[in-house]
This record gives sequence, C-alpha cells and structure tokens, in this order.
Amino acid sequence: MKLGLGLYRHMLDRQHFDFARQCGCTHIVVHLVDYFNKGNQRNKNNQPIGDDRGWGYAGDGGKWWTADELRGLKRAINEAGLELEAIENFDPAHWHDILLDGPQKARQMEGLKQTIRNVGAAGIPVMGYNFSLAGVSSRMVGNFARGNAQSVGMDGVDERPIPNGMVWNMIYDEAAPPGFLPDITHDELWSRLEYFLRELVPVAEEAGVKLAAHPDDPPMPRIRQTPRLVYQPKLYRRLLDLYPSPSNALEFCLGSIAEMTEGDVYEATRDYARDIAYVHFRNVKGKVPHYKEVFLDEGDIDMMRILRILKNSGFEGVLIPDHTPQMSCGQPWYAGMAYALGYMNACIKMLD
Ligand SMILES: [Mn+2]
Repeated sequence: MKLGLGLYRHMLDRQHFDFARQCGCTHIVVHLVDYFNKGNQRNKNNQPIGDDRGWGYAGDGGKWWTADELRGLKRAINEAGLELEAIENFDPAHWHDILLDGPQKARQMEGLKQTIRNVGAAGIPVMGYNFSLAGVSSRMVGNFARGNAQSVGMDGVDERPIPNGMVWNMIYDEAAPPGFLPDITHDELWSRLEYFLRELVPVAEEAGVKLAAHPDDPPMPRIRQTPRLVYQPKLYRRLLDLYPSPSNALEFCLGSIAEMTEGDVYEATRDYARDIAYVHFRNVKGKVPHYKEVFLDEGDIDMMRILRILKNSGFEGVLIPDHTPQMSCGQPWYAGMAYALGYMNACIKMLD
C-alpha cells in the first residue's frame, strides 16, 4: 500500500509537495475546488464547516480544467518526487445541474466528459466525486479529540432547506430567485446518479480513469431536507451495480463508513476492497447523528486490522489521512497531518 496526502487548492506548491515527501508520502491527491473562494478566509487550512452560505462560492462555470493545466500540475508534483494519484471532487459550478436535474444538465455532462478525457490525457488515474445535494453539512467544530485537539463532529441534523442557487454546500448562482430546492425522493436521486454513471463511466474507461465515489459525509438518509445515496455500507453495492466497470470505483472513506448505523467497517472493507480506488484513512468515535472525528489511534476503528484486511484482499492503492484533528501549536494542520502520516507510515511498514 502507498502513502498519500490530500492537498487543498491553495496548497498546490513545492513547499507542500516537499512537506508530503518529508512525511513519507509517495502520492498526492489534489482538490481543485476552492472551498475558500471569495472571501471565505476563516480557518483556511482547516476543513471547511461553513455557515449560511455553506463553504462559500463555487468556481467559474465557464472555465474548465484543461489538459495543459493538469499536465503542469502533474509535472510540478513529479518534480518533487511524487505521483499525482487523484483529483478529489468536481466543482459545483461544473455539474450543479447534473446533481439537480436542471436545464444545463446535458451541456454540463459534455463538460465533465471532456474533463475526464483531460484527466486521462494528463496521466492522472483517479477522479473522486461525491454525488450529493447537501454535500458535507451538519458538522460542527469542537475540542473533541485527545488533549482537547480541535476536530469536527456531528450532534444532530441540519434541517434547514437548501436555498436556490446552492448545491453541494456551495453557492453556484448568487442571483438565483428566492426559494428552496424542491423535495425529491431517494429514487429520484438514484436515477440522477444512474444518468451520471451511464454517461461518464464509458468515457472514463476509454480515458483510463477510475471514477471514485465518496459515501455520504455525514452518512444520514436525509440532510437539509434532501435525500442522500450511500449512507449505509450496503448502498455502495447498489452504486457499483448501476454500472459494473473497473472505472466505477470507490473513494473508500473509513470514517464515514464507521459512522453508519448498520453493517460493520471491517466487513465493508473486505466486501469492497477490490472496488477501492483510494482510501480515506480516518478514525472516529460514535455513529450518526452523534460522532466525533479523532486521532487515528484513539477512535472506534482498529486501523491496523483494516490495513490487514486491505492487504489480504490484494489492495495496493493509496491511503490518505482524509481529515485529522488540529494540534495545539503554531501550525495545527501540518502537525496533525505529520502525526497521522507518521502513524500510517509505521503501520504500513510493520505490515510489510
Ligand atoms: Mn472522507
């Protein structure tokens, strides 16, 4: 198994690539969506929590990720001695009407297809996505981890409806008319996912790219009055069965799976190991709607047992820390990541 680090858009520079190398990483996962766009500057290195405006503003719907741009990013990462394993998340500006079944759906699907071709042309093996209307929401910040380390958790569901112009917890249209997203069923959302996979997986196959689905975070059946898709381990099977292909794969988030109320994270790891593109290696205490993110060695999950299952199942892909608690020092995000990566590196070496 390989060690990787996920970097936010504003971290995509040589200093951060060197930091990853110094922590023992061989691979990088990049976020190209700027969750801190247009003035949302609070806690810039923390994972975003959001307020009434969610995580802030989506990017420019008219500006797509070009093959040249992606090749340049890969080159910069390679020059630091690392591989670019995956891009994590589409920009809501690029696919809001695919999520919402809106009027620009067909045009945006053509854009996503070209994006996947560009990702493949740049030699990037994985495109991670999270098919969700509310996105990551209902979370709160607190001193939940060992030694009062700041992390995130959940204590109840955000029941406010989602305003027009917003999806995936970001604003894509500031000028949207007043009102809220219509109420839809789970089946309606599954049929939107099915359209997405039927259109995009064949293009991904041809481009040599794996689409990798993140489960719902947090894994609740409904949040903000909208249905969600993969909020129990067995629902990952339903997603895979919609379009069986090596390019229909999983961004396997251990924290989210452990937070689910049914199933078992070890069984799920065994069941899905062959379909995993890469792993979010994160530990938690509790289950939805009451859980806390904690350090890798203090949560409910026996991380070493997960690694043994992955190894015995033949998984040879990349693990990244996902989120970590912030450590009390001048550089809380960096210390948290360095701690997590050191722990993961030691575990992987012990396993070998
Ligand atoms: Mn995750």
